[in-house]
Amino acid sequence: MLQYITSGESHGKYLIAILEGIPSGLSVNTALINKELRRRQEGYGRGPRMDIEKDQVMITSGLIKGKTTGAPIGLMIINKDVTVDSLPQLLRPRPGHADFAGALKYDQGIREVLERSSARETALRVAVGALCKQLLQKFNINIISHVVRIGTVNINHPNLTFEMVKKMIKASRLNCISREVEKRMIKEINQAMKRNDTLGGEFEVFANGVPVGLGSYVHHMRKLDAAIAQGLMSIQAVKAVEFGLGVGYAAASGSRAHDELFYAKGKGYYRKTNNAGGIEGGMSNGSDIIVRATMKPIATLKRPLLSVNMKTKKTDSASFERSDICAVPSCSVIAEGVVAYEITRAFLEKFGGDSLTEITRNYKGYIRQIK
Ligand code: EPS
Repeated sequence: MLQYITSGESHGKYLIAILEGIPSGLSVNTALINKELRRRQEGYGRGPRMDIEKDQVMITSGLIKGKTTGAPIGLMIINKDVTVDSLPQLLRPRPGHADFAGALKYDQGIREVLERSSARETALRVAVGALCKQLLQKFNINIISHVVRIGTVNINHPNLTFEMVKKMIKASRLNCISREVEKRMIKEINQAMKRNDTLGGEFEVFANGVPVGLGSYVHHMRKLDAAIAQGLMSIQAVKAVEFGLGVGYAAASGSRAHDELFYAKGKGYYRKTNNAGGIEGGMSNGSDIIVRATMKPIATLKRPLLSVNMKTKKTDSASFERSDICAVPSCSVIAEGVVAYEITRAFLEKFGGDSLTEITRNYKGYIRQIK
């Protein structure tokens, strides 16, 4: 079973992940992992920490001559800003952050809580996801994302396909498919910056080439949409997740909501619509998986909200720490990694084996079987 655990504080020496369950025989391209790490650091609206860090992964174990051996894979990112032991304690929890509940739950100061709850940890999720992407690409499964909303600026985009998104996001500073909307999004971020405020938004992840039948209807723990939703909801600041038509299903009648099925010789089964977002009954149905998630505005505010000093119990404004204005484009990159991991997990559950050779044989046999 594919699994990983991360360790590391935002301003500690290292961020470390151990990824277990990747089969043997996969050539790992470290440069491609680093490219994804760079993508996570970019995006207009990020804070000054991104100028300090130049995230690079070091694969410490599990590879010999660049190839996986089937052993657990160690991934390490070295922090440049290593100040965890000298940073001041915080007393006034930031509303919206893990500060308050974390400090009470662990009987710790806010500093100890924020060092681990920080979204800095997501660098590892991107590294793990980038490695999973390399496995999925062997089976022509590709994952991309795009930002659909920042604050009040959103993009209206019915019937987008994976190929369209792939072409249209090139050279975008916000991972957005429209230059015109991107300009308005940048303006929105600049205005928030002037107000000493922060912004959230929404993004969409597409997975193309996923074969029919990943996940399962037979048991709640094996449903693919539930697994992807859990993964996405676990990303810092994500507050909502929806597949395909998502919340739009509420107002649609059954006759318009569902995706009719067709068959053509040579082409096989196909659909003309994809309201289901590629998942029916907790299983991939062969269409692109399309999942959208909402990120709340960053909780650290230069003009802080009211809070309580946890020492004096007096009302005071929340503590301020260096932070971002808007990290939605980064969150979309992290989400790609998370979706890649969840799909890899379901893929290995279905075609499982210890080597790439064995998995490829299982995959090809199944594809022949369902034709
Ligand atoms: C982050 C690193 C952090 C923050 C951000 C994400 O760096 P620092 O705290 O040193 O500025 O920029 O963390 C948060 C938004 C948060 O709430 O913790 C990163 O690498 O993504």
